[in-house]
Amino acid sequence: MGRKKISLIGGGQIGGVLAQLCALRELGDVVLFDIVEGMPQGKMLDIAEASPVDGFDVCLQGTQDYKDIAGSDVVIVTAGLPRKPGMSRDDLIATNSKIMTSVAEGIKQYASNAFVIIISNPLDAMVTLCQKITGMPASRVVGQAGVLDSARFKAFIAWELGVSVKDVSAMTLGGHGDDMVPLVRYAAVNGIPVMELLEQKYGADKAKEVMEAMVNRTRLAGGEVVALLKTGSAFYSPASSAIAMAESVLKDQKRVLPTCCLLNGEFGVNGYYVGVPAVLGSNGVEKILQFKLDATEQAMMDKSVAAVKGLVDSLDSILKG
Ligand code: A3D
Repeated sequence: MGRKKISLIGGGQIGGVLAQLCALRELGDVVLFDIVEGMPQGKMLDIAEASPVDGFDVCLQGTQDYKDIAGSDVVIVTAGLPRKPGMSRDDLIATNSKIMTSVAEGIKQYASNAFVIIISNPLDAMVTLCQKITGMPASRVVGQAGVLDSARFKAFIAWELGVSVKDVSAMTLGGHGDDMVPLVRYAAVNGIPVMELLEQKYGADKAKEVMEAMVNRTRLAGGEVVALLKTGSAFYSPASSAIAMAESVLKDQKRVLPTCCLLNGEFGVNGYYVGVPAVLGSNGVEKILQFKLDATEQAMMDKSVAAVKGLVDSLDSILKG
């Protein structure tokens, strides 16, 4: 039985960390594709030369040729420009949709049986475009955003309460924009509602304020990193997040991860890619887990979905223009 194969399209900041994480975890052989001559080859040689130190046995290859992604089990796409300070993710749509068109054509030709995870921004629009061009089943073309947005929310809660991140569970739904929906009602520390713990610590009024600040920080967390870095956007945490999704599929773990999925009536959304909890296994998106949102959560979800729709509906004219 051969090893699994993971192809990474885009060998920049996130692509490099993805390659290293795949190797360190021995998820499979890795191909790193980028249009920049020599760069993916150089990064893969660099990581491979650490293999005797870290003790991993996988083959690592850099390439400019889509033929090399043939037979991939998982493809992760980061090709495209990242944000600069002051830019929104949506400002990237014109450039990145052209890049995504060429990437999707490469995937369609050589790796149409893979499970594809898009990371390029604006996320919800880029996944939509990739699925349309490849024509692959929506259960095998998804976006990574919710794992990262939820991780940020969990981290802020853990730091606020002084507890291990391992014991915090929390999730964000909706689009990958500033209107995303962090679910306060379901945030818990080992099953204990976070709001209850905040109320014990601060009293009811201040607890609400503290939670609201964490929700806002979660929504704007990508921009916080962009402002600090000044060139480029977050790359360690998006890479870790996509690896969790890839691993769940490669090892059929059936983890329930917030995933940008094409919805067919779930949460009242039809025909758009939006972040929802999904079971990820060897068949890709095996199930979308639905549950009742209360009126406030539904209103936030509707606002977030409206933002996604506006962006996705502008794709056709952008591609023609
Ligand atoms: P960066 O370090 O610039 O890497 C992008 C790479 O794409 C570069 O190496 C380019 O050479 C390459 N590229 C450009 N055009 C093509 C092409 N046609 N085919 C193949 N490769 C190409 O950026 P990054 O790695 O920091 O970020 C990559 C993308 O992820 C950006 O669009 C970011 O906005 C996005 N991002 C998403 C999240 C999410 O959670 C969704 C988080 C952070 C960044």
